[in-house]
Amino acid sequence: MSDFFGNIEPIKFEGPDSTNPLAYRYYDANRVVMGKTMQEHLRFAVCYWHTFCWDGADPFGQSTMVRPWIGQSDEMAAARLKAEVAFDMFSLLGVPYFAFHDRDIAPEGATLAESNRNVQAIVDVFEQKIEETGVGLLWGTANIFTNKRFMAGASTNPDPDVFAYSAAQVKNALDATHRLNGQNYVLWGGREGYETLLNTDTKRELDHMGRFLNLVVEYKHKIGFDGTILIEPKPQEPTKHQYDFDVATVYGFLKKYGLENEVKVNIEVGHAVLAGHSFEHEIEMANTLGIFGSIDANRNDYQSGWDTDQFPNNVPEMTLALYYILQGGGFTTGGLNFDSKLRRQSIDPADLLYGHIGGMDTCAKALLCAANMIEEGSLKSLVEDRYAGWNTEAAQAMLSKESSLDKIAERVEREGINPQPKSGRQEYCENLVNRFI
Ligand code: XUL
Ligand code: CO
Repeated sequence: MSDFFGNIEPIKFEGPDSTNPLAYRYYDANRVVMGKTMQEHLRFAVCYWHTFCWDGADPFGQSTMVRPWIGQSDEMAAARLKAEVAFDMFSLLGVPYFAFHDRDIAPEGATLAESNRNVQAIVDVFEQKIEETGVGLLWGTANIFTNKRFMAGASTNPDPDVFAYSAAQVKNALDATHRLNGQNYVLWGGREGYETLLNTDTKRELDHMGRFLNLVVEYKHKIGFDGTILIEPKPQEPTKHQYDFDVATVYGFLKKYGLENEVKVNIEVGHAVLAGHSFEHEIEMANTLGIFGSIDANRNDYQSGWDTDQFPNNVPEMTLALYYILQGGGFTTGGLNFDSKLRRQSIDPADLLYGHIGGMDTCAKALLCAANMIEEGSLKSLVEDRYAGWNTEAAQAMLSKESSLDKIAERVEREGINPQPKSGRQEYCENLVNRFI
């Protein structure tokens, strides 16, 4: 145990009346809700990058946070200390999973081979820590966007050597994820997009990205990795336009490149909002298309209009998200990763805990609200009733291959079909949801 968190004790569930800021008020890991424990439903993960790699520096100001592993001359010793603190924090919080990029955990070397050796050395540490603590890896990923070699994209880069370098880096990150028994492997299209159409061949770029993803899937099968490959949609930032714009766009891409049964999506709250959608819209689209995988939980600042990655604290937003996740059958290999970071004035180690405690309690409370909504069932029956007309034989016949426009037209005339509008009762539905929040 490092001394980074001082004498803070493991965070415990104390119930809704607790005023202890270092206790859970709703997250009770072993409480059973709809047949599963809260821990099994929510599958929380802490992300390595915002939590341990960011020191508060922004484009306008220097670092604000004390992170004893940042800026050290012995970078590998610092990476080991960072891993020590990370696992201390996972244990203090009692989270079952974490997630990382290769470059979060170990320094980049002068060559890819050296970078790979650095990653492997920390993966050795992780292996040991996983064994000791029982904390697992929700997903691994490769950072193929920070280094300037990736400024024009990774698999979509006009330079084939960057495509090759990215493939080599992903191979190593997937090997590391496999070794740590990761539940998933994520590809967020960091700079897979364009800054201007004027210098871009979009046909080539999409074909290259499609082939790249097929290479990843082929390699996954080759090494026997049984986790899920996930794409994380985002419409813009850092590039002006990102190809993996939203869930529906990703589905079209997967279909075109023959991967709709191989790859699912990791949906992030802030990315959904940037794409002009609600979070629950993206979840329900993924359920509908059969590609729901995992989520990155955070919230955006709803005034500033960019991806602020704040800890979730909006129970109504999370309730609807969990309602649709539960309706879709819940997580399988996926989970709820906090892709969230502190504000730069939150400089104490305890702030890292407050952020996660608040996020976990928000999601736990939302889980209870969503489960109550499902168990009570009115919203579901309202939707079923709304479509009940489709349960008749005549209605179903219209959808069969034997039906045709002229047959339908003939029936409309023969039966004198004259539809009358019925209320969609939106406000009734909204009030119904609020009964559970
Ligand atoms: C960027 C983002 C990434 C991915 C992993 O907006 O969300 O951190 O989650 O590469
Ligand atoms: Co994310």
